[in-house]
Amino acid sequence: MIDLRSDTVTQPSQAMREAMARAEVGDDVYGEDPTVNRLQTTAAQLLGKEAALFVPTGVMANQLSIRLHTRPGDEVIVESSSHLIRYEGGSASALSQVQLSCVSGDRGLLSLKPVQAALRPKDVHNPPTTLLCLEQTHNVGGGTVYPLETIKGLTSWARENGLALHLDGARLFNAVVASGISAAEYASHFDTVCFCLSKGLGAPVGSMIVSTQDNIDKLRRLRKMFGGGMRQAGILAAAGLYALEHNISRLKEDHDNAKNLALHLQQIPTVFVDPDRVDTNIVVFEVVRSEHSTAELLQAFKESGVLLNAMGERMFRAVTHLDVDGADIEKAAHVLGSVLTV
Ligand code: TLP
Repeated sequence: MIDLRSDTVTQPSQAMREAMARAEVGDDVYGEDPTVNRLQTTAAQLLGKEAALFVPTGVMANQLSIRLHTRPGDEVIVESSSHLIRYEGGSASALSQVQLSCVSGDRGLLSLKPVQAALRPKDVHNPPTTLLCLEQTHNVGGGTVYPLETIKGLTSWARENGLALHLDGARLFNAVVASGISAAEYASHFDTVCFCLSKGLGAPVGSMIVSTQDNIDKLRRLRKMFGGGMRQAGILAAAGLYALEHNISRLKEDHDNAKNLALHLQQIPTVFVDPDRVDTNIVVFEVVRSEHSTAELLQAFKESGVLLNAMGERMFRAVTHLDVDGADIEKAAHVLGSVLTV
């Protein structure tokens, strides 16, 4: 089976497992796990921030950050197809009691004017707008990379208007590799940045939040409150360290594979995809003509050996990652071509 549902499906490599088995551990709720501490220092340095916190998931990283920056009744500006709105189970409203204001982007990327229009004037009727969240790369947008200039424009305007800034950088390192811009440069424009170790970087579990020491101290207390204080987490952190040391630059292979897949898909008459718009490791494509439903097509792909996810009505997502190589991509393209041209 060629599993292109997500880059979350990767298996830890033998070398990563060995690093996990060797990890020195301690009780991280006491701050005594040397491997977690090393991972946190490494992540903070890599992103040019004072401190970092290891958390179990990307959703928790985002939700702790929202909780940090807001009070109940506040409004948070997000892009309308962001992970925060589509795939986090309504947690911002449930856990932080905030309202999300959705602004449409182009392939997930916000531009300044509509964001400015979403800012509520200070008035007793209005929820205070206190936070702007961006997503880099943008998942549903098709792994799109925010140009640095757009980030600068949005974040400097947000700061002038007193908004805090959070970056859902679940796939930040895909943007780093695709653009050649450092993680620290991207991170410098935000108060909190999270990124996932368990996606293209290939670790089994874990995300990081980076910020000031003061914010990380507060987030540490919130993590406990949300039930994310882990004990001998060094076994997991060792995988994260291994991922940061070995699996960043190889993301380029995933990007090349995604582009190649899109070029193949473009040859299928019933598929719409623009390979020029495949920035990183995600290919979103549409089947424009088919008598089959989305679920039937997914099933047909599966029966022929390819797993994909649906993103909407006859919209599909293929994500490349370190457990699929160039030959798998050729095979997957062939399978999708045969299913869709029957
Ligand atoms: N994304 C998953 C699914 O939840 C959709 C995937 O397969 O792509 N931010 C972004 C941008 C993400 O894509 C994800 C996961 C998360 C946050 C949450 O990470 P986890 O799954 O670790 O909670």
